[in-house]
Amino acid sequence: MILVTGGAGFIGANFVLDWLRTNDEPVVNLDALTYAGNLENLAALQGDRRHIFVQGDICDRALIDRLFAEHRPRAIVHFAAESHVDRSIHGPAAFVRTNVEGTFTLLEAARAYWSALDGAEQAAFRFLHVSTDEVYGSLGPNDPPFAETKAYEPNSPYSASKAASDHLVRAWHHTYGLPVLTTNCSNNYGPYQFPEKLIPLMIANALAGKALPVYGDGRNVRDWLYVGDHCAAIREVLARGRLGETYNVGGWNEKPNLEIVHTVCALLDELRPDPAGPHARLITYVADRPGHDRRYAIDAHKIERELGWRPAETFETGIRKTIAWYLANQDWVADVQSGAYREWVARNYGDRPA
Ligand code: NAD
Ligand code: TDX
Repeated sequence: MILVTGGAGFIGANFVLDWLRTNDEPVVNLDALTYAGNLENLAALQGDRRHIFVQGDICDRALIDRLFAEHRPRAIVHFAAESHVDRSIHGPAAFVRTNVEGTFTLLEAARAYWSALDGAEQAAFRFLHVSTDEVYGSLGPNDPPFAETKAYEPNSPYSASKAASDHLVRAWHHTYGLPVLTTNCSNNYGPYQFPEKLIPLMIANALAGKALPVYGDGRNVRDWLYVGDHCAAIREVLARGRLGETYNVGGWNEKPNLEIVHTVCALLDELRPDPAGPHARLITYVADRPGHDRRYAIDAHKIERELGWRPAETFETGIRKTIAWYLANQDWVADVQSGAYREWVARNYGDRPA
């Protein structure tokens, strides 16, 4: 049994689906179902007894203690977080609460549980913390990509809260010996991503004939990784990562935002042409994000060398799959945008999701 937090969100749901597709070990999935959590992402698992969903908050220590006692997981994979940089600028409190206090609460509950395990179970236990490349700060055009040794220089309330959580995880290993692992991954894209993030927002707006808002000059650079490749990396780190280590995960796919938007438009022109004209006509430059980091890039040599992980998708194959998924799942996008997924949950799970 593994305990996953945030498994109804974008990456967490992809991870749970992949996990149960690739092995039979059951999952307890703890998720608060904030605006970003959506049980519709896990519809394929309805009736699957290997998936136990628990609606709850990672800041709730009594609940986490109960889950550890009841399910006796051999590992925890911690995705739950507030994840959107723009929201962190307008409302940082939730980011400090969930990302810092929530991670602290999980670490303390895990420490109490782990320290009471017998020798063999204690040695096998893992706490895997899922984090981001944004903790390293912003790169200039000629700087080398982020290695694991890069100093932390977080610039947004989101990245500062994730950096704080990374430091707590590190300290719980160094001080208490908790068997932790941390992954720092670049920008993910793929199925089930909430349409507030760049790629799904551009797909949804283009299909609706709405403006495609590009922040600033559109030349900010991100490294992009298909979500399935991130899930595979997490499985490898969980299985074979060295305790106390951090692993950077990236796709060697640095691209300026404007190039991403043009690629999305060109694929939509091919797959779903708009009689009104090319989708790129909708591109609209808008005010820049305050404190907008210019460039992120990941040096993924360590995970490649130590664990043999490599992305299976190129950006070209991954983005094509992603757009095909959004085209085939426009009801999902409509439900998310209208909030109707909450009714879907009530209809399919009743009052208490289980
Ligand atoms: P998401 O916003 O799509 O999902 C977050 C999930 O956490 C949601 O299901 C939400 O309901 C749940 N949650 C939020 N607060 C909670 C709380 N207090 N208690 C329990 N559950 C709570 O996020 P995502 O994009 O899937 O990201 C998952 C993790 O991966 C995060 O830790 C994020 O920092 C990290 N990450 C994301 C990316 C990316 O590109 N999306 C890249 C690198 C790392
Ligand atoms: O409408 C938009 N227009 C635009 O130009 C949006 C939503 C974004 N952008 C830009 C801002 C960024 O440079 O596109 C880039 C990507 O933006 P987001 O999708 O908001 O992602 P980012 O801020 O890079 O953070 C993401 O990757 C790292 C995730 O949200 C984080 O959770 C993860 O840690």
